[in-house]
Amino acid sequence: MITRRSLIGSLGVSAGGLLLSGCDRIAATPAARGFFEGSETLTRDVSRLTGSRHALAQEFSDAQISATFRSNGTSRPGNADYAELAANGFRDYRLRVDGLVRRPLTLSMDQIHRLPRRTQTTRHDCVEGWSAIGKWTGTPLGGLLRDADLMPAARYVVFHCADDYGSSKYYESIDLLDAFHPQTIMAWGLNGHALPIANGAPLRLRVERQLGYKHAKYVMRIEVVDSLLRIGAGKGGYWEDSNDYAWFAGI
Ligand SMILES: Nc1nc2c(c(=O)[nH]1)N[C@H]1C(S)=C(S)[C@@H](COP(=O)(O)O)O[C@H]1N2
Ligand SMILES: [Mo]
Repeated sequence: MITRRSLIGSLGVSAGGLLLSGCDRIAATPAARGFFEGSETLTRDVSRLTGSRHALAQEFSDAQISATFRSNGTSRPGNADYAELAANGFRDYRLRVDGLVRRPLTLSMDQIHRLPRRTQTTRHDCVEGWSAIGKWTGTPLGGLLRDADLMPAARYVVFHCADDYGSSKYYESIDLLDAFHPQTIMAWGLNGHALPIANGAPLRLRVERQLGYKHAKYVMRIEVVDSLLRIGAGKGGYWEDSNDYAWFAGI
């Protein structure tokens, strides 16, 4: 059997690379982030070779759920469109799934609630140096993408959010490996309640093997693309474009 350690050894990867692939907790500290970014491609390649991206993120017990799950970044989108949706309990909200799909979807929250669901208690790690354990309920993204019927050219999934950051809106993206990971869900519940606005209501991404900024909140549209170059400034996410954050923020 090829272990991750022996494979990394035989590839001649440095000790830094080994530390990187083995320790996602350290990735949560701001000091570590710069170090990790340089190794992004390496980490991704080693992860693919070892199959670790198919592994499940750790799940926790109810007793381990954090007393409060803080809000970070936007805690309530300020624009009128979102305010109107929130004011009537998101009854007029529609999630769009489009791009390189044969069957574009437009779904209300009622319809999304009736889709297959998964509940998972996981730890969220923010690069600003905090973590929290929360119990998320939502529908697997893979099921939505199967319903939409991907075209052969599909490579990435882009999440377009409701909140404004200067002249752009928040957005993020992941590849199809993460999109079809069983713990990648579009969440509408947190700790047994409706997802609070502070945490991304009505719908937010959970992509459990990556850092906090990948978990797009206030998702309005899921766009399937063949390349990230035509999205935003081309690096795959708001923080990637504006502050050079790593696009691949997992192990
Ligand atoms: N739309 C949107 N999504 C976002 C953000 C944001 O500001 N806007 N912040 C990101 C960051 S940095 C983190 S750590 C998490 C915070 O999620 P929380 O507010 O539920 O704690 O959301 C991520 N997704
Ligand atoms: Mo974050």
